[in-house]
Amino acid sequence: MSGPVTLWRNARLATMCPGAPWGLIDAGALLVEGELLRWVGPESALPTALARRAEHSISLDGALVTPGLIDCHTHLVYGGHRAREFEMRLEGATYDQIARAGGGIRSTVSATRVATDGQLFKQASERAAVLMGEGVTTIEIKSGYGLSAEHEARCLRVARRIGRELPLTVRCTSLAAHALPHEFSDRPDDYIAAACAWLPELQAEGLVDAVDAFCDSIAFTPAQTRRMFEAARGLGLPVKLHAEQLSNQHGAALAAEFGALSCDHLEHLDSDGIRAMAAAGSVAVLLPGAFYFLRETRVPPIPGLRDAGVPIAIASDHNPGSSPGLSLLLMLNMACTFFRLTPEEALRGVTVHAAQALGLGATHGQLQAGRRADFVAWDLDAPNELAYWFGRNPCLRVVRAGIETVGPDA
Ligand code: DI6
Ligand code: FE
Repeated sequence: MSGPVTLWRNARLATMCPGAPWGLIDAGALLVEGELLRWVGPESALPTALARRAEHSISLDGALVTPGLIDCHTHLVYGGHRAREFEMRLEGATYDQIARAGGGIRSTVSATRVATDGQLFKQASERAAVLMGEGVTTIEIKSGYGLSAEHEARCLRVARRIGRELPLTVRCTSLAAHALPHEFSDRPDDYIAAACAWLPELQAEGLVDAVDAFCDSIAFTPAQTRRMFEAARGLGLPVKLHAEQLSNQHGAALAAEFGALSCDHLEHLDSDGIRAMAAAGSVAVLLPGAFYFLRETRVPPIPGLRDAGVPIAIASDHNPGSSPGLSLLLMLNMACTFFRLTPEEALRGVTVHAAQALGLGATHGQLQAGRRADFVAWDLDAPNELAYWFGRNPCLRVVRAGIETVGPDA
């Protein structure tokens, strides 16, 4: 390890490491070296030799400290908005009807294609900044509003640029199989063949960390999804899936066959899907913002997921159609109120399990020596308050990769 050594002391650490509830350590300290955590524990147990190496010592005044939050499912890069469709839905139209009539995802594709790279970057980085202000240090960004070789690449480049220019870790997911673009109307198989053919080039340019698809009655069939996944597997890319959101297509079992990192949404998941996910070690990513905004009533099968030991993550699903929110903390609250997660499960869902859903389970999501120094100090006494308040931002300071990005020294 190398780089500046800083001791962050006088903190109440919710490390989220296994053992005590929340991995709680009172009167804790974090020794940061470069971008990594060198030592984590009760301050009284910090070895003197290590303490002496600290060039700076910063008191957190007893604040609660958690791992940096991880938003493991977002569609942050797009043009325009869909406030008019929101009105139409309030007047009685369904998400499904709007999508089938050519609105929905396809209207955002049109707005994205006419936006310049600069406009896409500016808007997406402003959205990322809102998430970061609430303690988010890692996000996933999906493509899926370009839907052509040129425009998918453009959106993924914007996502990569966010990771380069903002103090934020960004994982990029190709979601070309999000909707059928108008130039392929009535030819979904041809579109999937084309989307599979773009993948090697996107990967060669370093734009893809994972491949996702939307498998549903208004999107792609399991057979088409399988073709996308085979292309991903051929390139050694991990897969994830928008599965069982609006109907049960048995997409989760299909994704599990490919060892999916995660299956997301899951309102219509059945027990076979749960078993398959458990066997594959796939994370269940729940998206309460979309559930809320589409006024869904069917809740994902949480007791079944728990019983089977499927790790549960929570994400914003930020997108202009089904979840235009930018508060991961609000998602914690909604995961508890709508889905009956415990506040501790909800926090694990945006730390430990969200890291796992992005393939970052060994390095991110817990406060532990050797892992990334990504953490947040909150103006809170207890970790269950994170899921309790809503419409309030108690974030005091954020350290990402060892560097303060929010707070007095940022
Ligand atoms: N499911 C969703 O909820 C989003 N994408 C998806 O596959 C919605 C995207 C949109 O409506 O623009
Ligand atoms: Fe999504």
